[in-house]
Amino acid sequence: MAPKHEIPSPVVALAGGVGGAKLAAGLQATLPPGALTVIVNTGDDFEHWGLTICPDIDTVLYGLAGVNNPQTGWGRAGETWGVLTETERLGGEAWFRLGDKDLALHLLRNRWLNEGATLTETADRLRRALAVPSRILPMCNQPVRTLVHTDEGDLPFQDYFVRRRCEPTFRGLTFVGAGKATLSPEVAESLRAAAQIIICPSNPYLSVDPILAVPGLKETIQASAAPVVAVSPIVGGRALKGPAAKMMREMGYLEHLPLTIVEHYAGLLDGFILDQQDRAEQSRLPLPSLATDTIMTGLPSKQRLAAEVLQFGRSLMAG
Ligand code: FO1
Repeated sequence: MAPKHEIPSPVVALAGGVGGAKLAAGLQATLPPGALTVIVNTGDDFEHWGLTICPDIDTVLYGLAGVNNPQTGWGRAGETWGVLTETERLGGEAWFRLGDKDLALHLLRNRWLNEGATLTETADRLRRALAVPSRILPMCNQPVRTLVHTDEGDLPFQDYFVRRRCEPTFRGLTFVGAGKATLSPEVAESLRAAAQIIICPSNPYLSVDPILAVPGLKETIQASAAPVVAVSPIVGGRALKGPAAKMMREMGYLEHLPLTIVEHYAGLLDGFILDQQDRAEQSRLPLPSLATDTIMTGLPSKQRLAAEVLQFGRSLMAG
C-alpha cells in the first residue's frame, strides 16, 4: 500500500447505492480529507409522500458519514419508525420504508429544493451537516427517472424494485429525462481535475448506466488523462443476490462474467479489478487487470480494497 502522499488525487468515484457506498467509504478513509468526489446515480430517485427521495445519494451520504444501517445497506443505523407506523395506521402508503431520522433529512431537502436550491446544493449542505469530508455530487440536477419495462407495463424503478419486489418480468430500461439532463459545472470540473477515476462495484446497468447517460459525461471521462478503473460487482461469476439477480437474468445477462462487464464499459476503461474468485477469467480480459478480494464487510476490508484500487490506478499512470 502506498503512503497517502504518494496517491495522486483528487479521485472521482462513480457510484450507485450500497456497493458504491462501501468502496467510497474505503476511499474516503484512505485518501486525505477532501480528496474524494463521488458522482452518484439519481435514476432511482422518485417522489413519495410529497417528497423527493434520492436513495443512492442518501446511501452514499450515510455510508460516508458512518451513520448507515449495515444490515439493510440503505437508511440509518438506530432508526425509529414512528411516522411510518402512524402513516400506515391512517391508511397511508408504507411499502417504502422511510424512517424518522431519514424523514428529517427529506423534510429539509424538500424545503431547500422548494426554495430553489439545486440537488447538488442540497447534497453539499447535507454532507457538511454530517461532517463528511468528501464531495457528493448528484450525476445531474435535472430529474432523470429509471423506468422499468415489464410484462405488466412500465413501472417507475422503486415501484418495480421495492413495491413489486421485481416480480413482473423485466423487458428493459429507459432513463426518462436523461436526454434533457446537462452536465453540472461541479461534475464537469471534478472529472476534468481528476487524477484517478474509479467506477465502483455498482450494478452497471441499473446504477452506472444512468450516470453515463447524462449527455457529455461519458465523453468528459474519455477526454480525461486520468486512469479509469472499474471494480467488478461480480463475485464468483455471479451478480448480486436477490431481486437484482432475477432482473439481470431476465435482461439476458446469464453469464455474469467479468468480461461481460468490461465489454459493457467498452472504450471507457484503462484497467479492471475483479474478484479473486474469478481469477480464472482474468486471462480473457483485453486490458490490465488485478484480481483481489473485492468483498467488503467492515471498514478495514473497504480500506484495503480502496488502497489496492488506488495503487493499481497509479501503476497504470506510470505505464
Ligand atoms: N429498499 C427496500 O428494499 N425497501 C425499502 O423500504 C427501502 C426504503 C428506502 C428508504 C430510503 C432510501 O434512501 C432507500 C430505501 N431503500 C429501500 C433502498 C433503495 O430504494 C434501493 O435499494 C435502491 O434504490 C437501489 O439502489
